[in-house]
Formats: sequence, structure tokens, C-alpha cells
Amino acid sequence: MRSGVIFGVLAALLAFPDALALKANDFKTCSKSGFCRRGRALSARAQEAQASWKSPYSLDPSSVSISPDEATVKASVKSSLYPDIKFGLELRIHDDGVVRVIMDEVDGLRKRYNEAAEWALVAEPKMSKTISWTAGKKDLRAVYGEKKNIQIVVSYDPLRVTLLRNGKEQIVLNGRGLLHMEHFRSKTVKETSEEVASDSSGEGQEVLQVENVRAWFEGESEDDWWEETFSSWTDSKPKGPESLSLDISFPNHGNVYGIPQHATNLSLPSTTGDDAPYSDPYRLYNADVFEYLASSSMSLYGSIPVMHAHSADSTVGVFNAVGSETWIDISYPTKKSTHTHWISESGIMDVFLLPGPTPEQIFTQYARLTGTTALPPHWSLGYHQCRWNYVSSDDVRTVQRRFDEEDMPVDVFWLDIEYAEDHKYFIWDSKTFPDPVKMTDDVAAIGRKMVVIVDPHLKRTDSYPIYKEASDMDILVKPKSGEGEYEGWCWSGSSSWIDHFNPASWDWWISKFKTNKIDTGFSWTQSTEDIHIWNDMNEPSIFNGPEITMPKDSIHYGGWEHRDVHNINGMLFHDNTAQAIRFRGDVPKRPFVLTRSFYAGSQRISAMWTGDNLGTWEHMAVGIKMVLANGIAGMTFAGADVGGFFGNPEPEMLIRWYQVGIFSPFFRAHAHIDTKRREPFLLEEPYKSIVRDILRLRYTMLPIWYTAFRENSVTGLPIVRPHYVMFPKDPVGFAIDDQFFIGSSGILVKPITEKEITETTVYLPDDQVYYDYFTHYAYRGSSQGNYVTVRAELHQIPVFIRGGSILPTRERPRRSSPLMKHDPFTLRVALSKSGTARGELYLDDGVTYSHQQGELVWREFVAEPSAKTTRISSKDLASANPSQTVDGVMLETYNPKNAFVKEIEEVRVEKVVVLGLSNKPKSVKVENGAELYWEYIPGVPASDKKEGTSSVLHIKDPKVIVTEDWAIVIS
Ligand code: NBV
Repeated sequence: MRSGVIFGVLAALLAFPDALALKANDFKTCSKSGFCRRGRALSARAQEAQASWKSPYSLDPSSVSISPDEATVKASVKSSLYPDIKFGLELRIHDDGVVRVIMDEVDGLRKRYNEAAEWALVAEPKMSKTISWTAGKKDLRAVYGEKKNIQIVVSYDPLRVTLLRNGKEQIVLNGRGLLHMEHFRSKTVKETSEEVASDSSGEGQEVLQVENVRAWFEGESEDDWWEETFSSWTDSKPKGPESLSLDISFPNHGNVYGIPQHATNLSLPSTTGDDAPYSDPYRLYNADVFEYLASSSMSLYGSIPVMHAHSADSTVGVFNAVGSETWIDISYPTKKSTHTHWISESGIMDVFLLPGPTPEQIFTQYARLTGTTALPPHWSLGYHQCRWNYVSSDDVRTVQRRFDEEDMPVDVFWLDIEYAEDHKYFIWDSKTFPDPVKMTDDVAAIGRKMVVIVDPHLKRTDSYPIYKEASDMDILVKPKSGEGEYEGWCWSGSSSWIDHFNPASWDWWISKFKTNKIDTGFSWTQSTEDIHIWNDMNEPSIFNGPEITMPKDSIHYGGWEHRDVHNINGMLFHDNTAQAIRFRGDVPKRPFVLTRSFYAGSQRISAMWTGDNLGTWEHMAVGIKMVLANGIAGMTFAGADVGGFFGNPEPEMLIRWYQVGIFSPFFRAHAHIDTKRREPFLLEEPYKSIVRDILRLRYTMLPIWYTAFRENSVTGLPIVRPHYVMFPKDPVGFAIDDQFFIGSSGILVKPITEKEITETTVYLPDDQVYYDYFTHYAYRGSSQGNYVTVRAELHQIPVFIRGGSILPTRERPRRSSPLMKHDPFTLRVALSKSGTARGELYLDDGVTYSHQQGELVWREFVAEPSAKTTRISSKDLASANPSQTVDGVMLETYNPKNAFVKEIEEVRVEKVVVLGLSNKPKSVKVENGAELYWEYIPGVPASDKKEGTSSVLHIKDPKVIVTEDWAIVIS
């Protein structure tokens, strides 16, 4: 490693000695956060009081107004404790049955932050046209849904909103009476109780009573209302108390999932009650938690306030569109019901109720709100090699050469912060990277790419053009005074941060990435279109800030405090950077921009990773759960650092970690600057060969991954899917989070995440045959589910193909994915027990947006049995489903002979492997064609009940073209 690099890091460590040591005390627990403490105390008092008290909030029936189309209802709400304070409630019913519940203070002393949903939503939702409300004496009701079986009931006193299906309660807001919107107030000296009590009119007693209940409800003291200190920091809280507490119950659902990001199980463990595994609520407050714990309810880098509640009967969801710090308590009063309590620091109430009733529908409903992941560049699904840091252009070239010498595929080389002179991003350190464009061109020679880090902290020096321009434009975040520039410490020393909430920053930021010289100011001419971007530290991470982030009283565009927008902040930086990459050249290209911080809607932009994990088995295991949880909340393009960021994994651990990595949507190895080099080519044998095979397996399966990304881009269904999503009626699977499925492909994987394992148990959820991907051994599930024991030596990964699937793969080893463009396909036809199978293949140029104009291939493969024959056919799905094709874009017309099809018109199917046929065929032909070359290895048929190596038919080079319709008949 170069001494300059060492010096840079050492200098940073000396300047911020606290930056690199695990300190749980750096972060608040609920008891150290005023509003969380208040919210939890209310919940505890309510629990103690049980039925003897009721929520003070009620709806005034005389105020109900229904919009002419009946989709929106508005009403006034009051709290009996503050009769002079007015609240407004609004319910909107969307055309897909989603119910949006909004509550805000009316004519308050100040305005509550109400823009979180605007940042998250992809478009203004369409309202229902078929709703009709009935206002009764006690409540307001609407019945809707195709079968008229969904009911929304707004009870007046106490205020409560209930969503029912078939008369069964699904979601209840304020059922436990924990709703409390702390209204804005002035900091005045309170009237004392004695003064009120001595009032002779008698009203005094009444007032006193209200005051007592108020004290009971809000707490005796003004607990951290006007100022809050944590460690050495003081939050000036100029707006006073403004938190929002809301209980959301799922009386008929015993599992909840989502609300990433936490290092924990997929089915969320409880946080209250005697046997709760966690004592603190789940926290959503984007934070750079150094060396985070492998099991905790603590905050991490991103926050998506989306939760699924699941039972064998139905799945429902909530999206609580809030951008401020939020804590969520979870308890399971019975095995079949869930209580949750959401406590947010500021903002209006803006909650979306997703009626489901299947997990698939929840994904679609959430995707209609916040969008799906646009199809990423195809190369970004390949292997990414990262390290803090590759120290020079020559280092990069050497690493690339070593991959090639060892015949290991790789698509992307990454550069961390040390490429930049004094951590001034965009500005190459000319001593170590004298030729960035040439270096990138060398990497790009066989279609490979580079990803280079651009962090949000700007070194405050006028000689840094990015800072200087931003400062001149007055688009930096301001300190609490609202004047000047907020200053904090980060890698670049004294730094400031662009306020991406300020529209003036958008076009300017986009222009900085132009590869050609622009008329005004800096543009990144020392870069090429083969460089993509990594956004780290965008929580934002600030070494000398409270909880290593920005003070909450810092000021953003529009006068909003940082507290109001903290969790949204990182998404805006990510989004603007992705826009910049998309539009930097003459032809828009799909951007790849990795982010550490994220919010609801970030999935539209690009990928995330789980931050600074440790090289331990526990972290390896929890990384899988975290990726699954991200997918539940839409953020499906996700992965964890392979190898673990900290530490020096031994070869066994590294191999297992690569096995996890190839089954993550985003697959990158990364390592801390203090770790030993651990690129896969450095391993000894047999480890090196094992990793080579693992990398090749990822590349072989790229068509399966890309096809899953297409499906996600339309439906929002995650790329990696847990059991409850695939088999929602099977309770055994509800808590399973160490094995999962890839898209709709039928692949089931259980990566090994423990030391010295030679076999493992896999759960097969249904009455179907599951084939070992490698050996073709047929295992049997059952309708009650079935556990099977499988071999899992170090070189073995438990991967299964569910009977009924057809998998397209490309099996020729290449050095990078673009080199596979003209490679032929293999089809694995894994027959179901009834002899059928189905699969899909999606392809396009993988780089531009021409797919949105219909330049793509989307095929369906089907195997159907009929009297003594099995017919395997390929047909065009895109022609049949133009509205379903890709990226949610409606194709006006689809041309099956489009330009992309022409580009790959030579690409054929070179092999078909049929698993589970009952008998040796007499003939195998292309329909109406000649006999093909084939070989049949007898074995257990799919229709059998017994285990054993399945029969295998190898059809060699059937000479069918992948973009055309064809059929192969086995008789
Ligand atoms: O940029 C340096 C690292 C980076 O390698 C890592 O992936 C990020 O999560 N970065 C954090 C900053 C410092 C970490 C100690």
C-alpha cells in the first residue's frame, strides 16, 4: 500500500479518534430520546390503565365532508385534552383499494412537515371511482373491493380507523389509544394547578381534572420538550414538542416483516413484553453505526417505514410516510396477533394501508405507490471487486490481469476514497492515478466497468471547485441560525453538504458529471461513461455530529429542519447522482449508483448494500436476512460485503461468503483498508478452484437473475423471495429466513453460513419434486412440508430446482458478462410431478433505454405432456403482454423483429436437459424436423414418490434459435 494512502487514513484517524471504535453509547437508546421516551411512557401507562381510559381523540360527525367522487372524506378531529386545538383527518381510497389516512394540525402555531410522501411516491395515486361512504351515528363506513368484502370503518369516539376483510379486522389504527399528535405550542409558564383550583366558579375543578388527565396522558413534566442533550450535543429544538405516536394493530396476523434496515430476523422479534429479545424499539434513523451488532433493533444506514403483517389467511401492509426519526415497538399478544406502536419525532400522519390480501398484491400495491427498480445495467449483475483501496492505476491493472490469468469472471473494479486528492471527490490524486481515462479504457476493453466513490461531504476550500460553486450558489445545508453554511468533519476535514432538497442543486449536480467540458464551472472530463458511482456516507455520516450525523436543528431548503427530513436526505443525493450518470453522455444510459443510505422510493434509483459488516459467521448469516427484509420493503437490488468489511476471513469463511454472494441480487466483495488483500485469485488450491466455480455459477445464472429483475421492474415482487411470499399459506415457512427463492425461476437456495458444515437440512414446502441443481437427485416435499438432509461440503451449495421450472442458463466461461452476449443457451427443464414445466427468459441490450421502446426479447418456455409425448416449446411473451413487458412501461406496439432481436438472431439453444421423464424416449425431434442427438440416463421419474437420482435426457444442439418460436417433441 502506498504511504500516501496510509497517511491519509492515519490523518483522518488522528483528527477524529472516535470515528473508528465501536461505541453503542454513540447512539441513542429510546430512553435517551425525549420523544421516544414520552411515547413509550404513554404506552406503558395505557397498558396499566387498561379499559379505564380511552383515547382523547374523537371525530366530529357534523364536520364530515365527502368529495363528489366519494373517494375522499374529510373531518375535524379534536382531543378532549386540548379543546382549542384543531386537527384535520382525511381518508383517500385509491383505485386499487389502498387507503391513505392523513391527519394534520389545522391552523396550528407552525406547519408540520408534510412532504415525506411526495419524495417517496412515484406519482399521484389514482382515486377509486366506486366508493360510497355511509355516515352513521357512531362511525363512517365504506365497503369496496371486487367482492365487496373490504370495509373501512372510521369510528368517531374515540377516533379509530379499521380495515376489515370478510368482517375480520386486518389493520386497526388507534385501537389501543396511543394516538397522540403533540400540537405546536409556545414556551410559556404554565398556569399552576393551585391557581385553577382556587377559582370559585366550579369550572376550576373541571379544568383541574382535564389537567390531571393531560398530565397522565402527556407525562407530568415537559420531558425534553424545548431542548435535548445527548452526550456533548444539545439539540435546540426551536419548534418544541411535535412528535406523533400511533398504534397500528393486526388483530389476526401473527408475523410482521419489513421496516428495514435492522440486523435481525426476517420475522421481526418483539421489543416489548417479558420475553422480548430486544429491549429497545426498532429504530429508523439513518446512521453510520460502526461495527454494528449482528442482532439488534438499532438503526442502520437506511430506513423504509413499510411493514407486512402476515397470516395463512391474508397479508396486509402499512407504509407510514414519515421522514423523521421513528421508533417502532412490536409485541405479539397472542401467536396470532400483533401490536405495533410507531413513534416519530415530527411530521404529519400519512399512513397507507395496503389491503393485500396476498403478498403478491401487497408488492404490487406498494409498487404502484413508490415504484419499482428500473432495469439496471446488465453488467451490474456480474461480480464486483472492491477494496478500500486499490491504490493506483497500476494496482487496478494488476488486479484485472490476475483475474484474467486465473480465468475468473469479473465485471467491475471499484475505487474507494483514496483515489481522490485530499478526499475531494472527482479530483484524481495525480500521483497515484495519473491516467484515469486510460486506466478506465483498459478496464473497459472487454466491456468491464469501474465504479468510483463520490461521498457527499465537500472539503471546504475554495480551491475545490465543487465546494466553491455550491457555496457561491448558496445551495449548502445551513446551520441552526439559518445563515451561512453548516460545517462538520468528515474524511475531507472541515466539510459542508449540498442541500439536495434545494431544486437549484439538481441540474448543477447533474452537470458536474458531464464527461465533456461544460460552459460553466467544473465538469468531470477526467472520467468516461464506463465509470459508475458509489454514494457512501449519505446518512449523512459526520464524524463530529450527534450520533455521527447532522445536528437535527440544521436547516434545509424551505426552512425545514434536518430532523424533519433526515431519513429522506440520503435518497436525494443518490437520486441526483443517478440522474447525473444517466444523462452525462449524448445517449442516456442506465446508471449504476450504489447507495448506503435509503428511504421508501430509493428502489427506483439503483442498488444498496448493508454497510460495514464484520467478517464473522453471524454477520454472514444476518446479511441474508437483511437482503430479504430490504426486498419486502421494495429495495430489492441489495447485497452485503462478501468476505465481511472488517477482519481477515479464513479461506473456509471466504468461500461460504462467495456462495452467499452469488445468490444476492448485488454481488460485491469488499474489504477494509486494514485487512489483508483477499482477492479470490490469492487463495491457495483447492480454494481457488472452488471460488472460480462459484463465480462461474453466478455468470451461468445471469439470464435467470436478469429475468427476475424484469419481473420486479413490473410487479415489485422481490428478486430474492422468502418462504412466506412464495407459500403464504404454509405457517412452517413464516419464520424461515435462511433459505429463499430466486424470482419466479423455481430456484431454492440455502447458503451455508456456519463453520465446518458437511450437511444441512432444507425445508421443502409443498408436495413437489425438488431437484438438486448439480446432481439431479430428486427430493420430495409434501403437502405438510418436508425436511430433507443434503450434503454441503465446502464446495457444495444446496441449490434446488422446484419441479415445474425451466431455467435458461449460459454455460460458457467468459471473463466478463458483456462477452456472453452472443453465447448460446442451455435450458434445464425440471418436470413437475405431473410432467409439466414453465420458465421465462428476458434479454435486451443491457445498457440503454431501447428496451422501453420494445427492443427486447421476452420468451416463455413450456413443457406439456400429452399421450406419451412431452412437448417443449418457446413462444413470444412480449407480443402477448405489451403492457407487462418491462420497467412498467406500456409498449404501444411490439415488433418481434426489433433491432435487438436482429442483433442476437444467431443465438441458439445449445443444450436441453430434461429432468424427471418417466421413460426412455423413442424419438426426440424438433417439431416437423429431423431426429436430434440425445442421450437418456435412466433414473427416478418426477411422478414417483421416492427420492433418488432423477432420469436425465440430454438433447444436444437442437439448433433452435432463442428469439424464435419452436417446439421439441419427445415421444
Ligand atoms: O470509504 C471508506 C469506507 C468504505 O470502504 C465502506 O464501504 C463504507 O461503508 N467508508 C464506509 C468509510 C469509513 C468506514 C470506516
